[in-house]
Amino acid sequence: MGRSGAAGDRMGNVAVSRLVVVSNRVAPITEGEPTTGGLAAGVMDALKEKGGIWFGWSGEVSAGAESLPNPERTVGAITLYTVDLSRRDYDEFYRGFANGALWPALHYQIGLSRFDWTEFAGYRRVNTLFAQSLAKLVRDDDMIWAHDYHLLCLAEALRAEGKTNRIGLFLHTPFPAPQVLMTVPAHEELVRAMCHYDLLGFQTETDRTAFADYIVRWAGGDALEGRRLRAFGRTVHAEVYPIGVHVEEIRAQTETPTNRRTATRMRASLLDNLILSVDRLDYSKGLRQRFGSFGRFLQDYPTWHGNVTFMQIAPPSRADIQTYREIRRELEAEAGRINGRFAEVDWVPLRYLNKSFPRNVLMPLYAEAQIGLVTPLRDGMNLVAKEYAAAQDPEDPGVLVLSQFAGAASELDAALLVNPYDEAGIAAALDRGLAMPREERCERHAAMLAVMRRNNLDTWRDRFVADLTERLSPSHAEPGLATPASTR
Ligand code: GDG
Repeated sequence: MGRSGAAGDRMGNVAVSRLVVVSNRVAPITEGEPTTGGLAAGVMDALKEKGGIWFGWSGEVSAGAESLPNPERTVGAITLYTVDLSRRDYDEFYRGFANGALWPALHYQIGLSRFDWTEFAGYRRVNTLFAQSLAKLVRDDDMIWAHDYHLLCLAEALRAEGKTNRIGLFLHTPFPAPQVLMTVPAHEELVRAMCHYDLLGFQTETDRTAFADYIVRWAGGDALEGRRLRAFGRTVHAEVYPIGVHVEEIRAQTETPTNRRTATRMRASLLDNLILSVDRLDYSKGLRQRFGSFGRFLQDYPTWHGNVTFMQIAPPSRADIQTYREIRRELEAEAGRINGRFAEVDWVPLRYLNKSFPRNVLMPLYAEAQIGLVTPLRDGMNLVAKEYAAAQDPEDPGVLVLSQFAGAASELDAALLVNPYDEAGIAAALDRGLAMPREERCERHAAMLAVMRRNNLDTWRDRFVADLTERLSPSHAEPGLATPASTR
């Protein structure tokens, strides 16, 4: 499906329906400037084509006691509606339940998950607040596409406002095995709320299966034909849509004249063998274990001493949450220990950059790196893995060393797959990757490129929008008579 193949074009009866995107944050967008990041780029393309609304938090915390809407803003065919959250809503919804309890549990880090019923009530309150504001904006035939773990209760709140629109949710994170989800005391409320969506999109079959497993084994529900599930008196279609990247654009971005100049300057300051990692500073990304693995590599494979640099780019993230401040301190200490132990007067093995860089620096860096080291403990997909592979020169590509627990591993199985908890295994993969003959590198890269071209960012968006377009909302259909699902 090409970029112009949005579903409304094919379905005469719904061609007029607008797309309403709802995400926790509305990305800061400016006319004529490219949007970075998978979610923003993907939904922006869809909104630009069909026109529509993007609704969400502005990123600002309001001074008053109430969360308040901002005046609407128009960028091309897109209307942006944002809300400033009150301090209480921010603390309970964003810092509290969403990022303090749910995010760690979704990533299997149950020891880091802190649950509080008051915060969960705050999470529901903000979902309701979003729904009440949206209810005033949406028309009956609009399609609503919500994103991510912040909005699991949005469809339920919209239904309570009497909305019968088609509503879909794409979950960017993993959906954990039921026994892990059930460590969150409000698990049943969450899954019940999710069943008010018409369409639930997951990154991988593993995530979808975990959700179906909860429905069938723990919610007394049923798996119906056509990828539908029935529980809590609702029928929901659950499908897999692995998010992708704009493959050709990424390769082109490594080669623009400005970026080439950047690359030349970087090359002058780097050694021949660059191992590169780029992650938000988040415990789910496995940075501590990765630093340990690099130390193990230096210890076990001394022939590489003086001849390899590991560069970790880690822009700060959610810095007002305690666990995120702790990981930052730990990594600084670990980087110091590794360099203290192995560095020479003319060689510093680890460069740890705790800040973000513009895309025109990142893309040529990806292209320069012999190894892309991507070892999250769990990850919904991991776009860095795909961007790294897309940025490589097909004639002389680098090697992707990828965690088996990243969603990307289900597609990029031609990478060197590793267990992120196995320091010796990662060290061995680094040694193997650095020494890998060109023929094998080319073969592995070609296999990854083929998968990524087949399933790029357009495919992800088009498939989701098409499936949501084809769903009949419960108010339009007899229970159990929803349109048969596609089985892609
Ligand atoms: C969530 C899920 C899922 C990173 N540092 C800089 C920078 N980045 C860009 C990368 C990439 C994006 O941020 C990160 O995406 P990831 O997928 O790796 O990770 P999350 O942020 O955790 O994303 C994840 C994703 O949603 C999409 O569904 O894959 O599993 O957790 O695009 O390039 N960009 C710039 N400077 C940086 O320093 N410009």
